[in-house]
Amino acid sequence: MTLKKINPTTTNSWEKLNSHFDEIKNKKIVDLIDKRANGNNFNLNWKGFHVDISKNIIDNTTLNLLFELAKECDLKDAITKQFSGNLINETENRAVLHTAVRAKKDCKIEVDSINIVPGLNKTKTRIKDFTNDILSGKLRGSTNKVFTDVVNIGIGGSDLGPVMVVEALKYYSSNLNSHFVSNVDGDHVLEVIKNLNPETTLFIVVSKTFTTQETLSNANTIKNWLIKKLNKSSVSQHFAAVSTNQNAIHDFGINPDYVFPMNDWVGGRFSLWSAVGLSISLSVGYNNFEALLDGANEMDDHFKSSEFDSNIPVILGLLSIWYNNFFKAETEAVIPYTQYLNRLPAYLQQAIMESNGKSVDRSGKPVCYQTGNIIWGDTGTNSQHAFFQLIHQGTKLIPCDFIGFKFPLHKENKQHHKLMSNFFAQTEALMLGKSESLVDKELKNSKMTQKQINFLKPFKVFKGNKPTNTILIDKLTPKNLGALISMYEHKIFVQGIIWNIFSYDQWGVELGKQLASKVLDEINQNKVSKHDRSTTSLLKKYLSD
Ligand code: G6Q
Repeated sequence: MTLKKINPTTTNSWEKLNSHFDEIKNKKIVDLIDKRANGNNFNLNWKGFHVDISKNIIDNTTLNLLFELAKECDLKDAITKQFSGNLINETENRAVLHTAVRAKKDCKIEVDSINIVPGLNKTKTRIKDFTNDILSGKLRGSTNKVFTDVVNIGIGGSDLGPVMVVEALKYYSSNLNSHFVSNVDGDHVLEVIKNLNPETTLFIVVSKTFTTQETLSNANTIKNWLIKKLNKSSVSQHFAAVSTNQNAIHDFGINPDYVFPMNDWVGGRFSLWSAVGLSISLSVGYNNFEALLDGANEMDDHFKSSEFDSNIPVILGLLSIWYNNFFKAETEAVIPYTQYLNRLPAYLQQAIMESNGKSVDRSGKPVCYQTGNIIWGDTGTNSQHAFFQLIHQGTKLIPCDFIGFKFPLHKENKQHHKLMSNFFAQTEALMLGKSESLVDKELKNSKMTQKQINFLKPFKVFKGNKPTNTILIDKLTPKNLGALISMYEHKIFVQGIIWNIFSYDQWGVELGKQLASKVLDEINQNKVSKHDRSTTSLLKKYLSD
């Protein structure tokens, strides 16, 4: 069964939200907080997560209308269909089951009437054994040396998830050094391998299709380097692969014992939980990898079974729609207050923008409303010293997610309160701003003349009323990280359902894969064929001596 096709703008709740928006849009968040009566929960507590949504331009009516919208778009039905393996990725005729990969070992999930869980369990056992054998030194390189380094060769979904998690869980890392090669830029791959010892390095080629130009080019460059440094037969002991395309792997010369399967019902950008996460398992050990999966699975259960008014991904997804479609906010920032999550914004850019960057609805008609938000961000406090200026005093409304942790990881960390005081102070300042009277008072306490004060005042006023969500998590553990990523995955799903789009295809990315190969042929043959005048002249310039 496929997803229903409901245009959200034709629902009663959308119309009511429009009128409600006119009533609430100029209200002060701080007043809304003060007036808030009992009713909807503006603080959501779930396991190690405390999510405070009170610093938003919302009241009980807003939330109730957003829940009504979710009901009218039949979000519940969509959730059931996703988790039970219906073909909700209609344009590719596939189920969407990254949730199955992290499901409990004894559950039953069917695709084409076959329970897929036993097969997934088998792959997990293989990941576990391979990880343990590499880390213990049982599996070694071709010269019998223990592996010290692992290089993940992949791009997009076969890179961004693993690299983000490996970085995020660095505190838990094993004795292997992890590296990532993604870009087809030859300088990237050569830079990564230049100081590596071929005898002690394991390479994992991760490609769902095993046809991606970037990944295959990098894999071949490294294979040739390895053969030159060691010999041809060493390839079978230094390369592993993760893919759905078993034939192509065989042709590359990878040892069948080092090959891990993927399934077409796990989308690339949602695949870090599968064998694509092999580099994560090697980097932090299998137990930590499994804890990551468990955390994601617990968030899946929360998303599946909680009522909308206590459902974290549902509420975050609906709030994002509130700002995107009613306030017309174009972007959202994600600001993690931990250096470990420095790759999270880039990871979410792909997950969110590739999924919901669509302008045709599920009936194939152009949408008449805004979809996919633009996602950006960086770690706090670094970003405070950079782009926060625009969030505080620019002309654009930028709702932000602040992600922070109650406890640091290192026991001897004496700076955590400093970090977290910035975390709390920023959301408060974004909400409160700084009034003209306060600025005036401050300036009067200085030795400035009235003329100087009058000049400076407008520049020092902060309008405030900038919405934020505060996601306060106990500690950056593998389990909590799994839950956090899963939370964002479900937020994406909620938004895609309401916007009546297909979140799990990516025709825009496919286009890029086709275009470059045609141009490459022309470059290789030094023969520019028919293009627009701009491209023709650029290619000629590139090919000129
Ligand atoms: C993800 C996208 C895309 C994909 C890469 C790599 O959802 O489809 O980012 O992951 O293009 O594709 P392969 O894994 O097939 O090499």
